[in-house]
Amino acid sequence: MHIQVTSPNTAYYLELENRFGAHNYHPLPVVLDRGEGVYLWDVDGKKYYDFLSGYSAVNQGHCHPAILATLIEQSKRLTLTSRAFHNNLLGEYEKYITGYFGYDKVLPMNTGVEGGETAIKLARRWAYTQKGVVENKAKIIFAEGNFWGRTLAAISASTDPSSYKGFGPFMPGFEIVPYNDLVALEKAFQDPNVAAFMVEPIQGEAGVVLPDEGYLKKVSTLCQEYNVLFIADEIQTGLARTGKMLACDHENVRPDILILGKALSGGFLPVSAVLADDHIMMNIQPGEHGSTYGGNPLACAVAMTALRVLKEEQMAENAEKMGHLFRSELSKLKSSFIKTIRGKGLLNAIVISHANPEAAWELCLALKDLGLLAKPTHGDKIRFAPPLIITKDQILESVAIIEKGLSGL
Ligand code: PXG
Repeated sequence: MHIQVTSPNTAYYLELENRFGAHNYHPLPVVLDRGEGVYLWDVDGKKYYDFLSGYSAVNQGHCHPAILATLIEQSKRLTLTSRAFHNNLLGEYEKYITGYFGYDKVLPMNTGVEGGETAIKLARRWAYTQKGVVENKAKIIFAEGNFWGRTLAAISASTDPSSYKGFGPFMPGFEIVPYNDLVALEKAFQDPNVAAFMVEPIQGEAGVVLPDEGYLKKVSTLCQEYNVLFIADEIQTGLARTGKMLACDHENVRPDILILGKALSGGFLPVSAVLADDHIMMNIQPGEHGSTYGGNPLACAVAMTALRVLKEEQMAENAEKMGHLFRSELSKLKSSFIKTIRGKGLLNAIVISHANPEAAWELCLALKDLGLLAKPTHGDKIRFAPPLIITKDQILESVAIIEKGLSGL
């Protein structure tokens, strides 16, 4: 059993949250007050490697200096106009991001889940105006184990009871197929009312679940064959996390609708985006969709810099290299408690096999004490996803910490 020593300073902040905040999370008992690059510091000044990166929102590293400079400069000038008026950065950003990813148009939103909602609205509208589906009959297919947020639509698509149980009634017109199952997908596509298949190229929250090689390619082909839109939720997998700019790039597929979020701001503020070509995007008219903060000038400026530094600092290439090193060093540990090591680039997970069902949580507590922060998901899985600027020496030091943590189990 892991004995937790909590400083009075830490205990003060834990108690504040416990007393005044809703209990909708179960965080590790660490209170952070500073971040820089791959490191975080707690309120007692203890330093940690961050192996979560805000669930891949801080791919560029904490408080990236170029993004920070943009944030400061722009926030002194203009932060929000609403979309009732134009601003001088929205068009520049739209030009930049559509050129960056090769789509006709972008629709800017804020959180990831709003990106998912937007993609589904676009797909339904496309089905009615372009595909000829009868109004209110459009169907969206999702994969079992998906996670795309906490709104009522998102939990209506969820197969995880802790997401949806006790929150019904749910959104109609959704259907689930098993992940990584092309036969089931093609069967679902027999229904002419199917508008879209929305899928994560690698399932993040499910525990970094990778499909078989060729899955995305075949998904894309089936979507074309059946006139169904391929929506890729790259909110967690995109923006260099898996060793390519997009996880879809590993199989050279181009989704009809691409959803981005998280690292689109490098962790500074909620910025999401939905990209699509005109035949999909231009079915939405003024007044039919939007958001007060979507496309605000501060977000536009920050997102352009966040995207620019990903390329300038070759973060995809580094993620690819460091990911290989990390997995190969982990596999050398030969710990009997590691059942599986999997991942792509710097989106990795291990599955813990231990008589104690709390072993993954205990390991994360031990790693915290040793100076590395990671969080278990679904009981026995631990995600390891550091910022993409991590160096070889830092990877080696981190693996040594993990080895030490495992030996204490
Ligand atoms: N799609 C994917 C693949 C995600 O991982 C979302 C959409 C939703 O993004 P927003 O910005 O609306 O949270 C995610 C989010 C949490 C939590 O606390 C969320 C994520 C990962 C871990 C925890 O709700 N991913």
